[in-house]
Amino acid sequence: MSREREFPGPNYGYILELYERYQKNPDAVDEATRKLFSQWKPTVISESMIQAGIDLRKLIGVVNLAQAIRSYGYLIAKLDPLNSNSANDPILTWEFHNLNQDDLFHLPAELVGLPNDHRAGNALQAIETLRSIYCGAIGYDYGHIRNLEERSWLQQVAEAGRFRPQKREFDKTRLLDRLSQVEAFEVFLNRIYPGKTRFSIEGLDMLVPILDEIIGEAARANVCVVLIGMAHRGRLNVLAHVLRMPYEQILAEFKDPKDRSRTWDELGWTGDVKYHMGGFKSPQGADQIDLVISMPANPSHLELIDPVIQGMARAADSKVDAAGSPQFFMNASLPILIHGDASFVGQGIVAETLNLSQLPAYSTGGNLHVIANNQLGFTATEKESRSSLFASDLAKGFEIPVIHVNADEPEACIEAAYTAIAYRQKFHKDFVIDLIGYRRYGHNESDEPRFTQPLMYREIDAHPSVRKIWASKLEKEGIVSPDDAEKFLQKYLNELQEINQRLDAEHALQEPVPKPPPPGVAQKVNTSVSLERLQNLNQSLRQFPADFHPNPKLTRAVEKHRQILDDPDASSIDWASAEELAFATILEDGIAIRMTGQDTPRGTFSQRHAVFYDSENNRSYTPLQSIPQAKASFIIYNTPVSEAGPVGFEIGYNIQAPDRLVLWEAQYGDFDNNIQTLIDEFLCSGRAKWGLMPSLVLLLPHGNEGMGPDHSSARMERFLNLAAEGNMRVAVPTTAAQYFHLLRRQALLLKTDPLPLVVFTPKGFLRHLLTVSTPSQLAKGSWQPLIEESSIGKNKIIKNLILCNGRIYFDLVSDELWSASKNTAIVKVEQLYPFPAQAFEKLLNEYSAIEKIVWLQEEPMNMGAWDFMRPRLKPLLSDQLPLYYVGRPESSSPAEGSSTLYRINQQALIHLVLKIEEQTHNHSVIIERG
Ligand SMILES: Cc1ncc(C[n+]2csc(CCOP(=O)(O)OP(=O)(O)O)c2C)c(N)n1
Repeated sequence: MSREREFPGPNYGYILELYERYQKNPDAVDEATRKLFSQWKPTVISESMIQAGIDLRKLIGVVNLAQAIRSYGYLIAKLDPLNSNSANDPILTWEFHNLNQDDLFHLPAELVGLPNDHRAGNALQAIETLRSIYCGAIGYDYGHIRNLEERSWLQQVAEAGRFRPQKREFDKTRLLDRLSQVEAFEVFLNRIYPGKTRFSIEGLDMLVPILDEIIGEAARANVCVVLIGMAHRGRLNVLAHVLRMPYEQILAEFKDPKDRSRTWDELGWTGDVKYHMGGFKSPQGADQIDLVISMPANPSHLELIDPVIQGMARAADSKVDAAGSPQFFMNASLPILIHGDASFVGQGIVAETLNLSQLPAYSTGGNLHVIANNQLGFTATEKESRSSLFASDLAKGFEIPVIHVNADEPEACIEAAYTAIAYRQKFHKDFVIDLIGYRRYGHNESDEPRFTQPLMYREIDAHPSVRKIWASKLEKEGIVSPDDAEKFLQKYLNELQEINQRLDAEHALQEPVPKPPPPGVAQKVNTSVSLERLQNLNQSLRQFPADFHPNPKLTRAVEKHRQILDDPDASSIDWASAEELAFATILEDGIAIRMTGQDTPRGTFSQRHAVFYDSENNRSYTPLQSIPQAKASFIIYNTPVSEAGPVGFEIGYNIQAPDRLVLWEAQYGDFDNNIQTLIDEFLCSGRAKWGLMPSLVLLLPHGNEGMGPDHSSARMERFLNLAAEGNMRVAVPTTAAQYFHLLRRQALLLKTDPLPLVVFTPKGFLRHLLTVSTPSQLAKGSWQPLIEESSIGKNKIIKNLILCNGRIYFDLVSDELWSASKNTAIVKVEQLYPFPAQAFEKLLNEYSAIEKIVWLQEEPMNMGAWDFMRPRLKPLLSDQLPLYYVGRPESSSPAEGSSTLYRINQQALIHLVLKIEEQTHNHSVIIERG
């Protein structure tokens, strides 16, 4: 066993101290230690040292100094190309350890503990070697890793790094060529389109060779897909050189031709600015790299792409075409996330994503992170941007090793890249490279950075590019001549010049405009399932392994559920049963399901129990994974208490694997507030901007049940406000059968007409008689956008039509005034978007005698569906037919904080709508002509 393994880190110095005490007086240490030292002595202390009478305090000093350099050397490493002062720490000096040069000179090198071939010579030489490793252009920051095996491995790789025999000799000239290509691209664009935004990579040019190294190693390790998530900075350069997007395409984007042919077709297409667009490289690229590289488009919202990439990777890593749990292949994909330094520490979603990295529901084979650290966030300095010393410090809390590296030091950068991918492949965990460089221009190319950072830019203006620095090094080494170096650059400038001259921008521009779905598919889909099929599935769902002991309360529920399909016309199917049966049929249809949410496997309202736990040994059993009819996998997971990370992840999973049904459930609907950016950027506008076809299902418990301003509203109005051009489906099912058909319809449309589905689900009414359905309604029914109800049949005598949706309907029909009402009908609007205009027209034609239509809602007037319904209903009504609003007045808060007040207002609403009075004495509810 090596001594590092016996007593890692600073402990070793302590052991030596104890040993010294023991040598002087064995009784000075406790019995256990005495026993240990009687059979063992620290390996650095050889017999010859003892015989030579070496002062053990000096010896301890060397060991501690060496350890301090390993642990804190990064604090004084030369990481900043602009030579800003590094931090200092006295622990890294000889004096701190009571040593001087002479002491070190006379002590043996082996005390420092470098790899074998560096044990010859004296401690002074060895300490200098150690300093060159830990305090040079690389800062190894891994002292926070608590796993000894990982820590030892990292130390070994760092120290063996430059001497590693098996390391591929990297081609220095090729690197110069690559850096010339990277720089020429920016120089050319700057020349032809000065001041046009491109978020130049310059100052962090080594990002491209770092990606080359990582991707090359990944290909050699048989990774199939590399997924890259990155912000604006350097994006065009990475698209051009890593994803091989043709220069023509990028130059055409700069030209931005007036007659870009496709604009607003029936699907809606706005496209996006060039530095948000994605790219895709197939394995057959010119570079012979035998893997797919994919970089999805992403919004300006910094770091929002992080969980999306992780979700894409997880989907790529999982195989779902057999019943049970999905199979996970952690080497299938490699996610690489490129961050800004200010955003990495500043955007909370980064922490959320890092937290997902090791959770069973979310882990990949490890994410590689590169912080493209230009030491500024727009105009903000590091001091203004973070409370931590390094931009990467957040990662340390997640046991992620960090390498800081100077972006002007190509060999160090390649070493960092090699270490990162090697660690990831060995431990399948995240790794961070903090690539420290600078920003050649302002935040964008028209921005003047000298207004705010005059001194820094004085330095940058005089600072040579990394290509020049590398070229001079190779010139000194006699590898290239000065002429050669310039020729490399010129070659790429000429190439760009030629392409630009013959550019036909209209034709070169490739936009990922999606094709519209075949017309009417959503209406034609058949969601009914024969009773026999449902009965068989239900029986399978109720089978438990013989040695499984469910909680006795749940056993009773399971027994009851055996009979729910016996009588086709019994009101026996509650919400959770409908969901479970829908899932079972979907799995039988061969469509895999992934569902996540806070407490979702059990259900926030204890309604679901998709996973049972053996009361004797906690073993879990998931019936939907065990039904013999299933042809695809089912998985349901608890999420951490965060929303944006988990939903971003599911969006990515869904984008990567669009043929699987992916559902996220909010604990309460209003927590969708925390994912609003993801809703806006990916779910609502992803298709119009980037050609994405998301089909994620959001299940949002919604309804005012007197729980106060929070937990009452899933903010329906926001979705309705964003609904346009058929970009999503928004539904408020009120019966178990409706929910069943809605889920099935979503699953069956995944291939032909995929759209995000937003479902406002009940809370207190999950088991209520008013929401239950009959088996026949599953077996014969279909999704109904509108559901009519009146206490006296239909039509001619109906004078008042009440339109509403969701929770208020239950209060309405439970009121005694409703049973007494003779001339009123209710229409539940179960599908809000796409607005069911035809169904409305048909329905209105059937009510020939109506005199009033009322939109009833429990949400305040400025929330809920009113603002959406009014402009869509009005054109369908004759001028003589008045449309009323009955509900709460406009309010800044969604609901009352007092449950008494809530009950009074809710009651007043019902009375108002059923009496259709034009006056009310309760000012908390209003009637208003629409
Ligand atoms: C969520 C979000 N907030 C603010 C911005 C505006 N913005 C764009 S880049 C930027 C600075 C980011 O700094 P850093 O992460 O260091 O990246 P850099 O631009 O320096 O490469 C800011 C504030 C944004 N795009 N997204």
